[in-house]
Amino acid sequence: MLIGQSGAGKSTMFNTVHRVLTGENFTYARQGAGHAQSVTLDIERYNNCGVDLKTVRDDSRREKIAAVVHKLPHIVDCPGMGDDDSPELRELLELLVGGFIPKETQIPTLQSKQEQFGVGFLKKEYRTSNPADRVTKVVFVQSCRNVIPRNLINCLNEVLKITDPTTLKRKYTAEVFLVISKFDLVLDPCVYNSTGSDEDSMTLEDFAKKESELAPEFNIVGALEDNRFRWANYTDKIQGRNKHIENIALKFLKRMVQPGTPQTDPTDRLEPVVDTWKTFQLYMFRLTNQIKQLFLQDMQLNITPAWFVTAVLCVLVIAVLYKLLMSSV
Ligand SMILES: Nc1nc2c(ncn2[C@@H]2O[C@H](COP(=O)(O)OP(=O)(O)O)[C@@H](O)[C@H]2O)c(=O)[nH]1
Ligand SMILES: [Mg+2]
Repeated sequence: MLIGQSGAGKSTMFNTVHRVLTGENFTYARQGAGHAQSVTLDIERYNNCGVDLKTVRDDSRREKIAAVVHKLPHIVDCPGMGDDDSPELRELLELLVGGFIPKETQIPTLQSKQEQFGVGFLKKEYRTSNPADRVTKVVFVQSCRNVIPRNLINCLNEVLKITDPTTLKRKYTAEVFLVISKFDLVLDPCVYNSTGSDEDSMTLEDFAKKESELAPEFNIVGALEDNRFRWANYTDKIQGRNKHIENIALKFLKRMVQPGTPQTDPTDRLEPVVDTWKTFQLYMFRLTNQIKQLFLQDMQLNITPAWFVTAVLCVLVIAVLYKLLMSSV
């Protein structure tokens, strides 16, 4: 699943992967400026990287791709998002990552339902998780030109941290990857045969700064080398085939098809670690500890222990009640 702020380069990234594999642009991918200025509003799912062998014109390439097409990852291009962290977005993301949202569901319709009936409604409606739709790898796409969307990242982190209260295990086990896009703005434009202007370009130091600013926002600092990509897309400013773009894309694809953490069904009722009896026992344990603590404190302060005061009060209350009862008889 590709996620990131609008304009990060997600749709172009999908198209790049498709072009590297097939030699052809994916005609239906909606791209931002430079094309029809349209923003991805719905989730776009591309099975096996959207490769359709019929559209591959080069014979030898078609033969090669045919042998591996079934192994290519399915790509989900998320709708354009802002730097948002709201209960609404968390619910939507959770359902997406968990594979609860069926294909071709209109996201704006889901959002208006959520607005109408409140947060929690979608979870009530979409209760079945489809194994084929569960997200195994989350790719956070960040443009090197943009400010880091900390709220959106927090929203994603919180969803991925959700734990089943009874099994104490994480519900969603998707692995996180970082793609810092628009790397072509850094290197010598000759490398990318770019015809773009210099005004957008940036230094490698600035790019690396953005990268190191981004990593701590996710819990992947240790796995950074393997899970981070300096990415450049095929845009209309890049002429012809480019070996840098192709190399990064192939390295990325190789990483995507490596097996990650085994997936579990988020709706499975697994053997609970904390059942009702256990919860009661834990509460009793805590209460005993608190009483002990109180008693110890009183001893240290050399004052009348709290349990003694409580006992005296209880006796007094019982005595008063008894007196009242007797007098009414
Ligand atoms: N220079 C450069 N521009 C890019 C790159 N990737 C995307 N863009 C441009 O960034 C804009 C937004 O891209 P888009 O894929 O629609 O972003 P999305 O909203 O994340 O799907 C478009 O104008 C793209 O042409 C890249 O690697 N380098
Ligand atoms: Mg898009």
